[in-house]
Amino acid sequence: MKIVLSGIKPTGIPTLGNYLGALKNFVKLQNEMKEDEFFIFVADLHALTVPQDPKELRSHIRNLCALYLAVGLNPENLTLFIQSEVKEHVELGYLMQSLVYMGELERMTQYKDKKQKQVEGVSSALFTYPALMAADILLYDATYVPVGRDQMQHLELARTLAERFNHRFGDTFIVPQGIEPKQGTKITDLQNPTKKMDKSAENDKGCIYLLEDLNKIKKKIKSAVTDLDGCIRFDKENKPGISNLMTIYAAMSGMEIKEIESKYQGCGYKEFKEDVANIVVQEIEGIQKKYQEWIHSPQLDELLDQGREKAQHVACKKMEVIRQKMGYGR
Ligand code: AQP
Repeated sequence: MKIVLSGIKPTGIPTLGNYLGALKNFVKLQNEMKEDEFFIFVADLHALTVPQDPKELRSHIRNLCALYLAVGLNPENLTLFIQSEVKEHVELGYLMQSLVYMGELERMTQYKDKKQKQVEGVSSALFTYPALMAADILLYDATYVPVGRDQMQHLELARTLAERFNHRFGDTFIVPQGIEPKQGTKITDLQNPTKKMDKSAENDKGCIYLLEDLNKIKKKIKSAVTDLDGCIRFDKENKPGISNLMTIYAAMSGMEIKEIESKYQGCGYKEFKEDVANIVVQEIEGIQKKYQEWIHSPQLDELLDQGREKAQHVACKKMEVIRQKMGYGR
C-alpha cells in the first residue's frame, strides 16, 4: 500500500485549471489505485504567503473542503484534513528550511512570478514556500503526488530535499514522484492564453471558477481569445487560445487531441466554442449540485475531524523519528 498525497491553497474559488490539473486527476487516481491510501489537504498555511482577508480565507477553506468531495473523491478511502490543524507541518517545514539552499529557492519560477505582483513587499514565507511544501509531502511518506505542471518544480525540490536528508541522516524519507494528468496539466487564461489560469488572478474574465454562474461560464468560453486562422488545430506556439480550448475539451471528454482535430475539421470556432462550453458547464453543474449538499452537511466536519486525527497520528510518529535522527531536543 502506497500513500498518494496532494493539496490545494484556499486562495480563492478553485478554477477549471485546478480542476483539470489537480482535482479531476485525484478522483481518477482514487478510482484506479484502490489499494493505495489518499491524503488530501487544504494548504491554508501556503495561502498565507501572500496577504489574505481573514474572513474570505475561512470561507475559502470550507468551500475547498466541500469541493474536494463534490468533485467525487470517495470519503471512504480519504484522509481529508486542513494543513494548519496538524502542527507538525510547521516543524518539518522549518527543518526543510535548514536543509534547502537560498540558490535553490531563488530559482523557483512561482516565487519569481508572485514576487512581481506583491505591492506591500514580499514575505519571506513566499520565498520559503517550497520548503513547507516538501514537509507536507515527506511527513506522510507519500510516494505519489498528483499535481499540475506548475507545481512540478516544487516537487523536484522536495525530491532533492528528501535525498539530501537521507544522505545526511540515514534513510528516513520516501523520495516522492509527481503524477501529472494526461491532459490539462496546464490550463491557460482564456483572455491571455500564454498565461496560466490562476484562482487569485486580478482579472477574472479569463478564469472559470467552479462555483460561478453557469451562464457566465458559457459566456467566458464563447468570448475566449483565439486567432484569425479559423482552423481547429493544436499549435500552442502560434494558436495558444484554440490549443487551450482543445486541451480543455480533451481533458473533459477523454478524447485525444488528434481525434478532436478530425472531429472538428472544417468547423468554425463558434461551433467548437459552443461544444467546449457545453461539456464544461455540464460537468460543473453536477459538481455545483453536490457542492451544495456537502457544504450544508454536518458530515463535512465529521470527516475533517477524522482526517485531522489520522493525519496527526501519522505526522507525530514521523516527527519522532526525524527528531531522533537530527538530534535536536532531549
Ligand atoms: N492553470 C492550471 N492548469 C493546470 N493545473 C493547475 N493548477 C493550478 N493552476 C492550474 C494545479 O492545481 C493545484 C492547486 O495548486 P495550488 O492552489 O496549491 O497552487 P497554484 O498552483 O499556485 O494554484 P493557483 O490556482 O494558480 O493559485 P494562486 O492563484 O493562489 O497561485 C496544483 O496541483 C496545481 O498544479
